[in-house]
Amino acid sequence: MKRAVVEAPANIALVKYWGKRNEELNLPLNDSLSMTLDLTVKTEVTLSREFDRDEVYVNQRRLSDEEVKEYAGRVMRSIRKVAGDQGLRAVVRSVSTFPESAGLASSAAGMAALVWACNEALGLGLDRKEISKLAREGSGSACRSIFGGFVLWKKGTRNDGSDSYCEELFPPSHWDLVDVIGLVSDSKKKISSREGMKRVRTAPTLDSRLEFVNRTLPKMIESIANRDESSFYELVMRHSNSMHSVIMDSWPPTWYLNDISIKVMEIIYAYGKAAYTFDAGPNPHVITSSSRADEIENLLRDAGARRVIVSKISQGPRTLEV
Ligand code: 2P0
Repeated sequence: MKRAVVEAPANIALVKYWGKRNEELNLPLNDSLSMTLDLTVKTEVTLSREFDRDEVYVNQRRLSDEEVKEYAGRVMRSIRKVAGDQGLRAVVRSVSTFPESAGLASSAAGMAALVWACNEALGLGLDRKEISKLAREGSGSACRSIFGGFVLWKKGTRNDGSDSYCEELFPPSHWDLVDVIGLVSDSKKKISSREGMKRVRTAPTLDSRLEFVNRTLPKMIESIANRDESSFYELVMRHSNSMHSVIMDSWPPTWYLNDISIKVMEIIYAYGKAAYTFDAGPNPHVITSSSRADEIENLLRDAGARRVIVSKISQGPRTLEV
């Protein structure tokens, strides 16, 4: 019996992943860039040839066999292949410190933790680059949670995914930014990212978004390198708008923002020294310098947020027990 307990972080995309060139391997249409957060998932993995099936508990709830297959099937297949042991089965217990599936990338943290824990428990000795490829197969955005600070996920061009992985561009200490997250809804997202990313293929404006991402990603990296607040905030907001535009342009009709989200967009743009960004949900993430976190928290509460979470930029996964 092999066991490991690890903690892995969520991340917030500043340049968004939305659309796949390969659905099996989660190969994206474009490069993306994120900040690693200090919102974590703690996961215990036990592996043995004695277990008769993979079992997964998320926040004490046991997933059905269908859900296990959907959530962990692909990753466990890859782990068994790397470990050279087709008989291995896993019991996975995962606890998150923030609401599930409300656009807070809890699936990314969970998947990053699962892969990191398997690597540790089985002593596979994979480096972060290889771990990020395995995490990507489980859930695209999870590959960015394998690194800390500012992380680039290179889309790659090969069909087998061997060049689609992440790297750390700048460490957490590079810039004293925070993500001030307003919880405006705890409800499960209505359209999964997987489904939304299929639908985006129907958006007539998708090509112009991809051109925008390719043209502005180097500027985003430069603005981070120079800690250039005004250029950085503008680019972060425009990248959020760009993703939500192609989402609105998808068919059947798809959207994730609500009226509070739209109000926050106005308020934060007017505030000036911060940027809003939204994932596949209505909760605003406001990126700003740590000295302005309290002011932003008040603005979000005034706009209707029921709870506010402030996250610093954090490190990648940590091993707690092997
Ligand atoms: C991102 N999102 O870049 C984008 C922005 C949400 C909005 O990646 O199908 O759970 O497992 O690869 O990674 C959420 O989608 O999708 C996501 P799959 P994933 O963070």
